Amino acid sequence: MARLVESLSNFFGRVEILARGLENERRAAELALQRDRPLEARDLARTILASVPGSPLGLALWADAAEDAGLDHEAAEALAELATLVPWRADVWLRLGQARARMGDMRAAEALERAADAPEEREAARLALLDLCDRDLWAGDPARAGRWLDRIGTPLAVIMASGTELPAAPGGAGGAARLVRAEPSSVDREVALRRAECALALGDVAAAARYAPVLDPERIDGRGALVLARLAFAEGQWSSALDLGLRACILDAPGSAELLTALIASCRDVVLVDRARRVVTAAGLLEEPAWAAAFAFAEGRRADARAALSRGLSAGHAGAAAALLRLATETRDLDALHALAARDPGRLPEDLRTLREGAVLAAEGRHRAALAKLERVSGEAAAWAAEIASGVITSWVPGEGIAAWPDLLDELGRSARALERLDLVTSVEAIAVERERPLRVAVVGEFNAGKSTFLNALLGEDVAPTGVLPTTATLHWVAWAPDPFARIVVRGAPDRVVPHAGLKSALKSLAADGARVERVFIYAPIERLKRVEILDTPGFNAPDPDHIAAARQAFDEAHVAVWLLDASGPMKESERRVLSEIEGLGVPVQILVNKADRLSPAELAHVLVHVQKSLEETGIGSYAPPLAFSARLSLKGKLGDAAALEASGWAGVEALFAERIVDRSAQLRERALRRRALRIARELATVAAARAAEDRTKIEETRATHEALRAAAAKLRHDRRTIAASIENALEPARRALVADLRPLGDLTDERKRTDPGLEAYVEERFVARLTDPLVQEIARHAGVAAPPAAGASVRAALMGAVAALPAPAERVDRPLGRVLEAAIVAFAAALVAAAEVGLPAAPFALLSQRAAMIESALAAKA
Ligand SMILES: Nc1nc2c(ncn2[C@@H]2O[C@H](COP(=O)(O)OP(=O)(O)OP(=O)(O)O)[C@@H](O)[C@H]2O)c(=O)[nH]1
Ligand SMILES: [Mg+2]
Repeated sequence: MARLVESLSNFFGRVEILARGLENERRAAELALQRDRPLEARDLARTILASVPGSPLGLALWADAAEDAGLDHEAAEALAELATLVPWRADVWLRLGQARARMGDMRAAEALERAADAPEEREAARLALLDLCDRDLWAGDPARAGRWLDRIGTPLAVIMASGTELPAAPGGAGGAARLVRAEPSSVDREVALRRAECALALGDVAAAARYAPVLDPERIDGRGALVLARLAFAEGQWSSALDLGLRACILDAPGSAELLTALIASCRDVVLVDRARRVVTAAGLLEEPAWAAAFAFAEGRRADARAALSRGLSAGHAGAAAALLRLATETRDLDALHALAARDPGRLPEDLRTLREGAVLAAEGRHRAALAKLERVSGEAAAWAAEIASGVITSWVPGEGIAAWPDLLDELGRSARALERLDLVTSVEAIAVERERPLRVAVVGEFNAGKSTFLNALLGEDVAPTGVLPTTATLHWVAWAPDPFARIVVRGAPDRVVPHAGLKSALKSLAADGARVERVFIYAPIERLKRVEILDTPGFNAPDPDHIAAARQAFDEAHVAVWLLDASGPMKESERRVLSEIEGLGVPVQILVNKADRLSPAELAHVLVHVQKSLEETGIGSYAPPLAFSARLSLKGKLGDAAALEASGWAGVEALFAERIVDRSAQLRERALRRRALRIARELATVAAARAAEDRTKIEETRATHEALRAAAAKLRHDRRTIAASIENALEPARRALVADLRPLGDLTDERKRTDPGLEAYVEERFVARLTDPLVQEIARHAGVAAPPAAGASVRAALMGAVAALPAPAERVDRPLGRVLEAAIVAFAAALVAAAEVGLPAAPFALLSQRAAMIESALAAKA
């Protein structure tokens, strides 16, 4: 830019200088400036100013000299004084703004704004606008930055490139066509560059791309190269992004190193990475942490990348924190997050800070506190938080051993309560109780298989009734008690308590009386019953459907089942069917072949082979290999017949019971508990997913409504003039009513009309009262939406404001209301926007559904 002294000296203040005999000093000072001796010029300028204080020429010389000498404070002082003398000069304000900007003076923007507003020197005003734009861009306010550019105007070449319709050029269509063919000017390029930067900063790649053609790659500087590199990166054009990025970097464009390291770190093209490495190596930058990390990362050496960045962070390298943060989030690298938190905690966004705290708690084993933290993480980090939460929950269900039941049940209970499923809350509580109870073995099979005889053998006592016809009608529950007795639960009558010996006759007489026995408890002081309880069940093929229902119920109650086959006809079709069905429930089933005494040893061996084969065919597994025995002989033996006991095969059954069931009761119980918990989790997950879907629909609907409101508001604003014109007619009845309201005022003198405050208030009140409602209705009709609740108040306020500014009362009604109506339309639009700002409905079930699914999959994997 030209020196100030040159542009001012022609017409300003020469006379005083001549008059004071300072012309020689002036000339010497200009010469010194030309010869690049600014300090000499500065001394001369101050000599002049000492004689002619406030001389514009002296100040201009001083400012030029101070600028050349790099004395920004002095330059600013001189320019500030000069600006007060020639406030219309854009160039003075511009230089003041720039000097202040170099000093970091907050008042730089103020001076630049004056330059942008000053009438002289369009060029200086334009430069000031560009500077103002840059300031906002650096401050991270791209929206405001773009507003400065609006004042420079849209470059024609950009309009051409974007295909936007051309504004009518002065001089008609021919003029426009001529202008379109013009080469983009340097102003066009400066503006386009910043437009692209604004768009990129706002995340609008498509808009940025529209300005790219104006940024001729042959002519761009580092900043332009960086913009094009960013654009190429955003569009996935790695190769050109890299070339442009390297060029920007070599030209020292601020931000280029950050872009390049990000680019390299995410680039999976070995050739490109190698090309970048050669350039970076040549520049001697390879050892710098950000670069070292980027290359390490590109090669999958994540730990090295992290280490390099941590080093950079400690050494205070700019960009290391940002790169570490990117590494942490993109690869879900907790260690990177920890490194960042240790050195630069301020860089962690709120969500990542919470996530890290949750992860730390999880690592410390404080699982529930961890989950509570993790569920607060929203936004982009939410998926990562969910992953950590899922890890915590998975750890609750180990492959071997006992699950973390208190945690699991707490979580399931919370979900069940949140979903208001009290039945499931009860089921969860039942699991907690279940954990403390003995193992339950159900003895199952078809009727007449010998189940009750087997139970009696186990008890060593002939307690339960047996017989060839379907005998056992309800569940018989055998449990420990210090004294032997039986309790018969009868529907609609008090329980009957009888000694063991009296059970058969008591059941017989109850049956004869037609009483409904619901359940029978047989208590015995047998030590083993403290750990394992036995359920005797009705036959699965009994003709009475109640019997079958009771038999099925046993599978809900039992941890393990023993299926008795009759050796004389084992694995009938009906048996296979039920066994397959049971297999699906997941309850382990032990197959025993009873009534072995009915067969010869050869026949028995044959039967066992048949059973084994049949099991394999149907895909049914026996918990331990099937065993043959005789329940009848076992009972006989237990009652004192040693030979019968010997022949019964009871010893094998006894050993199986002790080793495979009693000793493994913890594992068997665990399996059963997991199955039950899985059922609950599945149901919760289904219910929660359905509720979450409802939430989503609600949110989508609200979002669509908001969108429609915003669109309607934008349309109202845009078309406000034409809408106002058409409303004008529709308001005719209201206006007539208003005219009638104001008629009594007709005879009053103008003086009175002007000065009577009561009169003013009356007119305003009537104006607003008559117009508000019809206006709201009309605007809503034009907008095509229902008037939001706040619209009435907004329009009323706008009318109040507008009517106060109108001339004499009568004229408020006589003249077209155009402006007033426009104000009301804008107020209505604002009410629409406000209605669209109301927050979206909460989505509490999304998280719940996610959690339930995590528990479900953890349990399903190990059930
Ligand atoms: N030969 C022989 N008969 C047996 C054996 N075990 C049971 N029985 C007889 O088979 C018949 C049925 O026995 P239960 O114990 O009542 O059979 P269950 O499976 O309880 O029958 P329901 O209660 O009707 O389902 C009875 O007559 C028993 O005496 C055995 O090992 N050998
Ligand atoms: Mg029975």
